[in-house]
Amino acid sequence: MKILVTGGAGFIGSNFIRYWLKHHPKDKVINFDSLTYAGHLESLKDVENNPNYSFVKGDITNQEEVNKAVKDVDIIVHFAAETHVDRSILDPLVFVKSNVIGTQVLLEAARKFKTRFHHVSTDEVFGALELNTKDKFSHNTKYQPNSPYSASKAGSDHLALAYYTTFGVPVTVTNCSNNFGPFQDTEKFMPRMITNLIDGRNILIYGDGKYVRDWMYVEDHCHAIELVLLKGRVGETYTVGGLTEDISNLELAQKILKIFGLPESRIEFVKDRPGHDRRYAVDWSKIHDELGWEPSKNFDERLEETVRWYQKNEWWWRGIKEKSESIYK
Ligand code: NAD
Ligand code: TDX
Repeated sequence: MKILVTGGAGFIGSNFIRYWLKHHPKDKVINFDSLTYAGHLESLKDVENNPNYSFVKGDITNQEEVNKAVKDVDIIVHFAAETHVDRSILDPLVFVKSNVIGTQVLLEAARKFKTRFHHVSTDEVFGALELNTKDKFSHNTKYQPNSPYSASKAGSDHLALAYYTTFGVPVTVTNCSNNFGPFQDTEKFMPRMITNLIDGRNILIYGDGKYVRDWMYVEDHCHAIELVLLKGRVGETYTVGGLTEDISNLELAQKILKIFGLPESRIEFVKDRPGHDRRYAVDWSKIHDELGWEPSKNFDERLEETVRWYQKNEWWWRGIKEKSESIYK
C-alpha cells in the first residue's frame, strides 16, 4: 500500500509516519509538506534513510502539486493544517487558505484519482462545554466553533463529508482531543510549560487556569487513525479522546511542577486568550465499540515520559522555541 501523509513534518504527522513504518514495514509512506514554521524534517531523522519513506515538498493549496503527489497513492491521510489557536487570532487568513482551501484541493484530487481519504480533525469544531458537567462531544454533537482555527477546521470537515455524499469519495473523519508527546512544537501549552521550566522560566497560565482539555497521547491517536483506515466505515466520523477526566490547565501545571520537583510559585497568570473555550471532553465509545480502540497507558505515566523526552532532546526543540515563540513577543 502507498500512503500519502500531508503535514508529515508536523507533530502528529511525524509521529504517525514513524508509527506506520514500524507497524506496516512493507508499505510506502510519502510525506507531503510545505514546511511552514511548524514543519520540521528533523522530527523524522530516524526514518529518513528508510527506503519506504520519501519526502515531497509541496503545498496543499496547489492543485498541480497535489495531483502529482496523489496520482498513484492508495490512501491520503490528511494532517496538514495551520493548528495554533493563538496564531489564528493574530492572522486568520492563512487558516482559511490552508485548512479550508487546502482540504478542498486535496479532496478534488481524491475525487479525480478515486483515492481513499482520511481527514484528521479536532474536537474544537464542537465549541465549548460547561465546567462541572458530564457533557461530552460525540459524532452527533452540533458544530459550534469559536476560534478562526476551529471554524476553518469545521469548514474542512464539512467539505470532506460533502465530497463523500456528493461525489462518493471514500472519506472518513476523526475528531480528536488535545494530543501530547514527543516532537510537539513548543508554542503549544504542554511543551511550552516543560521547556520554560528547563530554561528556568515560569509556566504561563492564561486567565484563571480553570480551562479543561481532554489530553491524549499522540501514539494513541496514531493507533486510532490506523484502525479507522483499516476497519472504519466510509462516510463516518469517529471522535477520539483521552483519559484525563477534567484536569484543568492549572492542575496540569501542578503535575508538571511535581515531576520537576519545583514549587508552585513558578506559575504565573497572564492575560486570557480571547474566545477561550472553557472545557473539552470527548466520548470515544463509538471507536471503542466498533473498532476496539482505547488509550494504551495511564495519563501520569505518559506525562512523565513526555517531560523526560523534552529534557533529553533539547537538540530538537531549542531552535524551534526561539523561532515559534516570536508570536508571544
Ligand atoms: P502541526 O502544526 O504540528 O503541523 C502541521 C504541519 O502541516 C506542518 O508540518 C506544516 O508544515 C504543514 N502544513 C501547514 N500548511 C500546509 C500547507 N498549506 N501545505 C502543506 N503542508 C502544510 O500540527 P499538528 O499538531 O501535528 O496537527 C496535525 C493535524 O491534527 C491538524 O489537522 C490538526 O488540526 C489536527 N489535530 C491536532 C491536535 C493537537 O492536539 N495537536 C488535536 C486534534 C486534531
Ligand atoms: O502558554 C499557554 N498557556 C495556557 O494557559 C498556552 C500556549 C496555552 N494555554 C492554555 C490554552 C488552552 O486552554 O492551555 C490550553 C491548551 O492550549 P494549546 O496548547 O494552545 O491548545 P488548544 O488551544 O487547546 O488547541 C490544541 O488542541 C486541539 C491544538 O493546538 C489544536 O491544533 C488541536 O486541534
